[in-house]
Amino acid sequence: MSSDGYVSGESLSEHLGISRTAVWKRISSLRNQGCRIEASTRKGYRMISRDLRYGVAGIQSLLKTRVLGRELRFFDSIDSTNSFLKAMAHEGAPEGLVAVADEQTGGRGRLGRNWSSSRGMGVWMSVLLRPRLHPAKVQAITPAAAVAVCRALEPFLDERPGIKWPNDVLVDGKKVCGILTELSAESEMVSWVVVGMGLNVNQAASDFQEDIRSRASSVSMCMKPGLTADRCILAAELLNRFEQVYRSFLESGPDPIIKEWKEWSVTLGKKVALIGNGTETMADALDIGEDGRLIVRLPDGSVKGVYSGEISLRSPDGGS
Ligand code: BT5
Repeated sequence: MSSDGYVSGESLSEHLGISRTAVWKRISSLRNQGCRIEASTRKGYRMISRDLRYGVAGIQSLLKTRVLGRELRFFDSIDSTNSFLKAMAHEGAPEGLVAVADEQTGGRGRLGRNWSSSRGMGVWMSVLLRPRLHPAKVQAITPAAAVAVCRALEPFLDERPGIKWPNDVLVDGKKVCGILTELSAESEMVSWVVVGMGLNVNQAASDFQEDIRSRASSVSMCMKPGLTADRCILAAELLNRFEQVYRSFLESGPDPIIKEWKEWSVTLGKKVALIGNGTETMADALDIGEDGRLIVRLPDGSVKGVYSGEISLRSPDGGS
């Protein structure tokens, strides 16, 4: 194998004792089962992701949920699973509908930012919820999703994941997962919430664009030795954990989630830079409110709460 991971067709053919045509047929068959293998005429083949059967059946066979993902739409390629579910929500789709894509061509982050969602590289997934709650009460859903992501990832990783307010899941200071929550509400009642999760799984550092390379990581880059990253398992685990946390939120309110969120937090107790309206202010991150606000102490000693829609946050060690 060459240092960039390519193996020539010729050496595969020699090694397996089969013809070059038979090698090509096996590669095609693996691709049909969901394996991502790159082919280059000069260099040969390179395995990008080995998780077979990434699709509806593969994910659903691992679900322990009652509602989430019981109806699941899988796309080879789509602009954004969040946009798709928002459209479905308008058409009256039920709670629990999940959309998963192997690639997003217009993956979205918060505040109009992009989310890089290359083919074969991650779990790009959105969940439709219809909590019968006042709009002010659903703010805890993003923290709930972040807690679910941490619970789901912890058993696979060699480092404990952490939550950077409001919605980033980091491992070793680098972003592994981002969450985008969008909702629509009448005056007194939420009509739908779409929670999008973008989990980096198969990337090596060199697969990330240069502008995010130093700040991004993937599950396979921080996996416990001996384990392999499988997107079916990870997608199902995200849904299994998210349903647990979501149910607890509906039954017991936001307090237990906020308490657990604080245990995973890597923001509280740190100095942070609040960025908004073209200014940057250093502050001490003190606490998080049950509505998801970050409570900070400003240089003049005053204490206030900030919403994620108002500001971006930079930790002294970087990050968006
Ligand atoms: C987020 O936004 O972190 C929310 C990401 C949500 C993505 C999911 S995927 C399924 C669903 N469908 C969608 O269209 N979206 C959701 P934010 O906090 O604004 O972070 C965006 C910033 O993270 C970008 O400006 C980059 O700096 C960085 N970034 C982009 N792609 C990344 C990646 N794959 N890994 C790590 N960082 C990334």
